[in-house]
Amino acid sequence: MSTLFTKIINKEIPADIVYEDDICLAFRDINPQAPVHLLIIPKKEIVSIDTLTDDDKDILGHIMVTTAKIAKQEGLDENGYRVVTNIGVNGGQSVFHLHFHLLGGRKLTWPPG
Ligand code: DGP
Repeated sequence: MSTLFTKIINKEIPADIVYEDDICLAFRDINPQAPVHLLIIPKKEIVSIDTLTDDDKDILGHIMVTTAKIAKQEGLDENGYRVVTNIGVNGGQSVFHLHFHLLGGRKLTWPPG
């Protein structure tokens, strides 16, 4: 089922897009939890990593490599950053289109709540 992230992919609703290619899109989170808070999403409608199939391996590999490039682009590589994906209700997922949060620009605490 489509979510609002499909509308962002299709440019039906605006977003602050920082990177785009055929496979993925990266844009700034509307409710940032750190000085840099981006969401990196596949253009393919995938609910979460829980629903991945073997066909998605290339997409996920591409997203991880691209996430590291974007982190460098945002100047996060020197001091470090966090990449996290929430899965399902207990994982804190609120938008059911796979997305990786890229958080940085401050010292992040651990463990998460
Ligand atoms: P999660 O809770 O892990 O499913 O993260 C969903 C994130 O999506 C949350 O941090 C807020 C963000 N978000 C929700 N709606 C929008 C939107 O319309 N635009 C943008 N840029 N981000 C959104």
